[in-house]
Amino acid sequence: MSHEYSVSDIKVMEGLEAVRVRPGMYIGSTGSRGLHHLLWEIVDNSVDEAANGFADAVSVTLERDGSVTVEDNGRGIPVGIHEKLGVSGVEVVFTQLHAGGKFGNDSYSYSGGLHGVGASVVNALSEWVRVEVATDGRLYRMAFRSYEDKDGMHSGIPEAPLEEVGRTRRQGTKVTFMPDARVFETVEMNFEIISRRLRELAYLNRSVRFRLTDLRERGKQQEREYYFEGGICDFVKYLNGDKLPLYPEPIFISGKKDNILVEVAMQHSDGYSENVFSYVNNIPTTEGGTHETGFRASLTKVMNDYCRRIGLLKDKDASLSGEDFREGLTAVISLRMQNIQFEGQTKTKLGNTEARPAVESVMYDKLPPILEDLKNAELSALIADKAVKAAKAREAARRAKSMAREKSKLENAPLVGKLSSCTGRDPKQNELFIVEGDSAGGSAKQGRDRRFQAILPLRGKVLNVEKKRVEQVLENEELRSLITALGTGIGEDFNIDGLKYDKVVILSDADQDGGHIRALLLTFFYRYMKGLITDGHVYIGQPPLYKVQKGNDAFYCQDDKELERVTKGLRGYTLQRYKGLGEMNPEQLWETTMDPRHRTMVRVSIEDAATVEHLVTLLMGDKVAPRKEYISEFADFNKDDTFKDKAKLDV
Ligand code: TTJ
Repeated sequence: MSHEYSVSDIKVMEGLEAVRVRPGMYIGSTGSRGLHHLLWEIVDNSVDEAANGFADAVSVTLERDGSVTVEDNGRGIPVGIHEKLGVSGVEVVFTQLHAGGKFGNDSYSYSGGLHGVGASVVNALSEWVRVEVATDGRLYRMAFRSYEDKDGMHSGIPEAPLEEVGRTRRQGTKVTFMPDARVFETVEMNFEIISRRLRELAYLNRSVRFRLTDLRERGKQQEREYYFEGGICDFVKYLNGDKLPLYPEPIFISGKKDNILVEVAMQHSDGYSENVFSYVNNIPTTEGGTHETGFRASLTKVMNDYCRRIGLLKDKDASLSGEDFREGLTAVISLRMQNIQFEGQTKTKLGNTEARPAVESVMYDKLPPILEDLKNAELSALIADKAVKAAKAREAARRAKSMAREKSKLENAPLVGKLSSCTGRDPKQNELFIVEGDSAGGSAKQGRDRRFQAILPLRGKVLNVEKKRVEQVLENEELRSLITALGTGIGEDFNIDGLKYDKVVILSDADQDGGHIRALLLTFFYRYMKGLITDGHVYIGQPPLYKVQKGNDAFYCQDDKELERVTKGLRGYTLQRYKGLGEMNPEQLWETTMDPRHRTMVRVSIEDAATVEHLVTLLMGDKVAPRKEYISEFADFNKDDTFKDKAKLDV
């Protein structure tokens, strides 16, 4: 069988038993996130095949029996016999750890799969796996099973060697796996999470068709398809969808340097925030890294050179800062390279030093001609003008900030006066509760444990910072007291080391108003203190909706589901529905919502930065029509899961 990629390239590693013993070591957790890692492992293979130009369609099907099928129209997993192992390439890929064509400098040149652990891990953690490979006009099949018998657990055992089962004109690979309920806390895949990731992959891999089909519930079957010929330019348009772009089409740059493929799409809008999303081999690098550094440095240099060339900056003028050119900028940076190294707290920061000069070289090479192209004269001038305005506003903001600092020094007492501090001085222990309304604020102050719990009552409306410059943010009394209380500074000055609290808890009512306050605060944190969220310090308090009283026993229920469970078969009880925090007395508020031993809180995390960006702009931006439509149709602030990770914390 003539394969340009022979099975002998597949490395052989240790067995599978270790995976089932410590699954967390391979997929992080056995919760929902770990479950979805199984799917990403399999999908990555098909995406690698597409990214290398051998496939243009990838489909994911959530089957009725709970299994998941991934199919592509690529070359097909190698079916030849491995010369050392004496088994087919398919069997090696599914039974040998770290096997698979994801290394070597030729056959699999760019692969996100390196970030993963390989299909064998999926096999080890599945009840069964079925594989079909169509290649060279022949159809091959193989199945694996994980089972327990008197000798113990057997993981991912082949039922028979790969067998040829017929002829076919198709080409590609199809894998169906059944996640093992004995391993995972949940085996229920989340349609929206998968849909968002496939959409992201479709943007990053232009002209590859991604299809998601959910067959699990009769009558509720749904299908999504993502296909973007514009690739990351379409991604930038999606991110800017509800903003007012400065110029109609994003700027697109692509090039190759030192075997690193660099693609950049960027577009300014009338907003003030900077949104850069970067990827390496389709993997989101949410903590940035050397490629983003190269992008920022080269953009600043090229734009300053341009401003000087057109006379907007005189020789005597200081160069503009990077943040001036990035005000209102949305950009997507996508690299494809080998031997990627990840760093950072969550291993989502690119460490390869060679990536920075590669991005800089492509930017220096390709951006100046775009700016100089006469058909772009207006676009270029708009970007330059916006930067000069931003520099002037920044200077004004600097003055405003220093004035605000002066002012807050003078008036610190009233500012802090709003804050009921705690006696403890340990930022690792202390908690700040931001409480909506005076009555709830009063109950929280009385009910709290003042050794480590501080209260900041919000009296006025929190400013919608989405369309405001920083000096306007600093003028808002509520936000200024919050900034002072937290101690980190904001925006460019933000420094997480200054944080005075380990947990910042938003306590607002479960109603629409409370949801709006929550959205305003989250928007402020997302725009000016993103590190507070990404470092996991922001929580949403979950006061109970009901109190069930029977004799001296009181049960507090979070929601209708819990109420139904608590009252099932219960006789002779009274039921109280809390309309708001203000209805609770201090003891109840402490007991149900603040006492670390009993409370439930939701930690806010940014699951999908692109979706959050899109949502924040949509919900908080100034294009009223789409925002109203979204709020009326989709947004239920009690379930705004884009901002939060549903993990119930037993803190
Ligand atoms: C390797 O180089 C020669 C033949 O094609 C390459 C290959 O393995 N391609 C490939 C693997 N395409 N798709 C896969 C694949 C797809 C799924 C759904 C799951 C797995 C483990 C691999």
